[in-house]
Amino acid sequence: RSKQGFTLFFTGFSGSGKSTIANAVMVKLMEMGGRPVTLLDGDIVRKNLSSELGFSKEHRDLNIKRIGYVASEITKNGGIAICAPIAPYASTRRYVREDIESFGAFIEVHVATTIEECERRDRKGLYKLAREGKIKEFTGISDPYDVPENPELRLETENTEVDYCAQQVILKLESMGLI
Ligand code: GGZ
Repeated sequence: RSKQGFTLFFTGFSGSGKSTIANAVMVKLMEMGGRPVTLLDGDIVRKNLSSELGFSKEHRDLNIKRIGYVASEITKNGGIAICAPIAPYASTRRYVREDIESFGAFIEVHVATTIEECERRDRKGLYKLAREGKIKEFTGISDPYDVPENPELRLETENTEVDYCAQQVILKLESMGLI
């Protein structure tokens, strides 16, 4: 019997490493073969599915619900969906979890890079702009982030290689009997 579908849902600040880790996990899962893997990355989704949306609570919630809907369809069909949005609101993450758990597994991965570290790295210069008030409602600076209380996995990224983080995700999936 083939294994059930599942959704890997990464959450964390901008610049926390969600996309990088999600990509590394995707590569590993694809190498294992078997099931199709679909990556729904935050900025790709925003360009395509959610191009009209901004960053108010209403718009973020709508964005996450769209991602959740696509992931639920993939999970229902036995596939693997990897999502990597900020998803700052616990209630919205819970909504998506409940939707997806009716079809398969939902694995929440908190990429727990601190806001101080994200701001220190500031790879895209967005934190500087947020501090200057040039980007409003910026998560962690001028907008909230609900820290996940009970994620299936929490990744401490400081002093940790991307590949090691990705390997922890793979081990978690194995221990859950999903791969
Ligand atoms: C947070 C913002 C904002 C504001 C633009 N707040 O590092 P990035 O650039 O590529 O990832 C961030 C991305 C966040 O989109 P998400 O769809 O993941 O957010 S949510 O889950 O809350 O819907 C960042 C950029 O968009 N960005 N303005 N105000 N991030």
